[in-house]
Amino acid sequence: MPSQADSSYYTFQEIITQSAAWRAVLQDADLQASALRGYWHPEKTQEVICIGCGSTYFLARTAAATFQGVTGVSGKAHPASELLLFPDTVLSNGAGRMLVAISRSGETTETLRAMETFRARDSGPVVGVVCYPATSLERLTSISTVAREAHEQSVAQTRSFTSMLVAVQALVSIVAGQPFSSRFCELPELGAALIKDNLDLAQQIGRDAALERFYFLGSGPFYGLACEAMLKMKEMSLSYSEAYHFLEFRHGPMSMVNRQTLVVGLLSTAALPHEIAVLKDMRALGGRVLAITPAKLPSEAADYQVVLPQGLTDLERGALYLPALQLLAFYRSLHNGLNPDTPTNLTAVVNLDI
Ligand code: F1P
Repeated sequence: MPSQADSSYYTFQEIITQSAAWRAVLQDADLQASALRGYWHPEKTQEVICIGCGSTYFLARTAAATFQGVTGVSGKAHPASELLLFPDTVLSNGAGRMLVAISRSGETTETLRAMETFRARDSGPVVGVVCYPATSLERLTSISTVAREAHEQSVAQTRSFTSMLVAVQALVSIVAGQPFSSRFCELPELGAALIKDNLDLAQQIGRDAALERFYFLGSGPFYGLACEAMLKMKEMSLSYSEAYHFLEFRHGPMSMVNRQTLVVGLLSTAALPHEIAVLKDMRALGGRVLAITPAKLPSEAADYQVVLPQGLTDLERGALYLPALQLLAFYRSLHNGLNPDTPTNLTAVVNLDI
């Protein structure tokens, strides 16, 4: 059970309340729908380029996969610094493009400079996904969607990340002309129940002194989320953590699996049997396995399971994978004698003189 001490951290409060912020995102997306659709011209859009930094670059990876999976238009993700410093490797000649710039603060220098680089070379629309109004980012966009209840005090992104993810999913549905499914509209309630039901498990694993290294596996739209979970573990707890595409883990990195290893699988519906096989292999190597899964797995596949609610597609379900993994990092941080509210070496925004 969470203690009074846990609640004293604003990071904890922001994690456990995050699904409430998703409701505001869905309401605002509905209101913005016709304006957003006005910037979507699939007949002259050959690619959607998604950019961000750190957590929001990982969100951009999931955004690109979602855009392509739903609309069929090529979706690509790049760190903002790659568009800024190597534009010729990012912007192919002649293609009609939309830029999606994702940033919690809307003030990260690399993202702003990358947007200016795009605007100088391309006439395509620029869509912003941000957590604050009236930012420098918003002034560089054709239109922005603001996750207005997702701003946070924590340096490590938690509810901001999942709220911007829901905003991206809503944006994709809108431009594709697909109404939100009734189940997708239930995401806030589903998220609140999932957080309540899995808080103790996250605390139990996070405080397990026998675990020393953490690997997060995800494929398709879940690879970006696996990277974000890896970054939370690093930022909050200074733990050794890495992220891989699911089946890639066998091609070398699994050499590191031992009895002090936790392998966290962010499982999909599309590749479930293949992903289960990887988890079984890692248990056979002595690793411990936590599965975040759309379907209950046979007991031999995982030591721990967070079973997600039914009725959502792989491209709708993403936000539900994060809260348990954010709590895992939070409790590991406390276990390591750290303060998750003040992560080492980090600031909430990286401003550069470029
Ligand atoms: C991007 C970012 C975060 C990271 C840290 C520093 O910020 O790199 O992803 O966790 O907080 O800033 P933003 O552009 O999303 O505001």
